[in-house]
Amino acid sequence: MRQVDAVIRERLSSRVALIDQISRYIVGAGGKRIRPRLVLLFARALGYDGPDQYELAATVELIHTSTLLHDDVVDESDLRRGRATANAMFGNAASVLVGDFLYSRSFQMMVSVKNMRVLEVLADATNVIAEGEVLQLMNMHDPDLAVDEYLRVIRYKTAKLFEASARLGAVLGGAGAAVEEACADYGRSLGTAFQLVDDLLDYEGNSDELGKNVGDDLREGKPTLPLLIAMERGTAAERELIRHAIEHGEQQKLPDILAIVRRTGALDATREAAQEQADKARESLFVLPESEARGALLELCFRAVHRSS
Ligand code: GRG
Repeated sequence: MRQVDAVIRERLSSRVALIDQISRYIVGAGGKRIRPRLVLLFARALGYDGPDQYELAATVELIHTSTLLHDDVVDESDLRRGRATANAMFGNAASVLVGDFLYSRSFQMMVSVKNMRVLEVLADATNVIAEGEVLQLMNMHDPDLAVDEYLRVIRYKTAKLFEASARLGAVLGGAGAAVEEACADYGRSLGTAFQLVDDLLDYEGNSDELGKNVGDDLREGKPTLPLLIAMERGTAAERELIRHAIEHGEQQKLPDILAIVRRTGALDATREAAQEQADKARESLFVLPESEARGALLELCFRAVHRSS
C-alpha cells in the first residue's frame, strides 16, 4: 500500500496549482483504501507480483476519489474524511472540475498498462457507477421504492467499483474465466455489504468516527434500507411519519426516526442483510488457493460489516 500511495502522490501532479491543492487536500485526508487493496490482494492471491498492480490500484483509488468529489457536490455534504469537504472549502465548481481532472488522469493511468481487458473493465464500471447515481437521483423522495430497486442502486453506485477492483486483480493474475467471475462475485457481494453498512451508519453511526455527518440521507430524502424495513414493520402512524420525512427530507425528524428504526429492528435487519452479502463474498474465495492474501480477503468480509468508519 505504501507503493500505491507513492504512485497516487506522483500521479496527482499538475501544472495547475488549484488542481494540486484540491486533489492533495482530499487524498491527504486518507480514506480506507479498500478498493486498491482488492487489486493487490487478488493479484497476489493469483501469483502476480509485477508493477502494474500499483498503477491499477492507484487508478481505482483515483476513480473513487473523483466520485467522492462529485458526490459531495450532488449531496451538498460538508464533512468527509473528518475534514470540510472540497466543495465546502473550495466551492462546487472547483470540486467538480478537479473531480474531472482525477477521473481523466485515471484514464491516462489505465491506458499505461496497455491491456485492453483492463480498459474494458474500467470503462464498464465507471459507466455503471454514473448510471447508479442517476437512478438514485430518480429515487429521491420516493417512499414507495421497492427493495430490489434500492439494491440495484447500491450494486451500481458502490459495488461495481469493488467488483472491478477485484476483477482487475484477477486479470493481472492471469485467471481463467471461472476464477475471474468468482473474484468479481466477491467484489460485488463485499461492495453491497459495504454500502448496506454505510446506509446503516448514517442512522446509528457517530460523525466523529465516520468523518462524515450522520443523518444526511434523511436530509436528502434517500429511501435507504433501514427506512424501507421500518415502514414495512412499523405502525400506520410510524409509517406515515417516515413517508413524510422521505418526501420532504425532514432531518429534524431524525430522533423520532431513529427510535422507530431501532424499535422495529430495521437496523439489525440491515446489518443481517450486509452479513448475508459478506458471507456470500467469503464463499466466492474458495476457488483461490490458500495464501496470506486470501486470508486478508476473508478478514475484509468481517471488517466490511463490523466497522464504525
Ligand atoms: C466520476 C465515474 C464518475 C461518476 C460520478 C457522483 C458519482 C457519479 C458517483 C458517486 C458514487 C459514490 C460516492 C458512491 C458511494 C460509495 C461509498 C460507499 C463511498 C465511501 O467509500 P469509503 O467508505 O470512503 O471507502 P473512504 O473515505 O474510506 O475512501
